[in-house]
Amino acid sequence: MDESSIRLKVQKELSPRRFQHVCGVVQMAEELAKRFGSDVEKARLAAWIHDFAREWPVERLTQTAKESGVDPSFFEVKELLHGPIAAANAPEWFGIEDEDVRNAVRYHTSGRPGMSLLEKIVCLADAIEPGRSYPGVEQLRQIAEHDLEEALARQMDGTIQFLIKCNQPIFPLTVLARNELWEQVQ
Ligand code: DGI
Ligand code: FE
Ligand code: FE
Ligand code: FE
Repeated sequence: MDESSIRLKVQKELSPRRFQHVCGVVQMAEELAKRFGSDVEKARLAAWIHDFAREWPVERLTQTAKESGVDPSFFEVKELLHGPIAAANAPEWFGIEDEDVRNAVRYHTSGRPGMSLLEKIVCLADAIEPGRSYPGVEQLRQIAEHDLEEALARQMDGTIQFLIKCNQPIFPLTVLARNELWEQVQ
């Protein structure tokens, strides 16, 4: 499937607001891929499909995740399921077989230890695309000008702090990813 067909399929699945976010992630992922020397085509593809299942009701998410063989650990936090579902079905839905692209989609919300360059780029692009506005995003964008790992480590710190404030569970892979990223910075 070519990129414009994928774009159209994604647009049909999402609200205008969410599609606007996805377009921002594509733009940001391309920018980061050029800056840090990753594959621009793969970054754009991962960004296009990363939130395909983001607006599905939770029953459809859990049902499809089961049918798609998504790793059971992801079921602990329902907000994480949309990435693994898109990754699992990417060959069938979009003709995307590439493992790095699919891992970037699979782990775009949680991160994981041992993230590839592409995985880091998609995860960070999701958080700092031009449409995002939350306290601290401007600082993250500035750090992302020169240090991918530091920007992503700080972004994950922000997510973890937010989850703690809201008494939400923290997915273990996020903690492991965050710890490893700070090691890569220092
Ligand atoms: O899909 P997006 O809204 O563009 O962004 P996302 O996929 O990064 O995040 C989806 C949601 O998941 C967001 O509201 C925060 C939440 N989230 C991320 N990491 C964790 C989490 N929720 C819990 N409970 N635990 C996590 O570790
Ligand atoms: Fe997402
Ligand atoms: Fe993210
Ligand atoms: Fe997103």
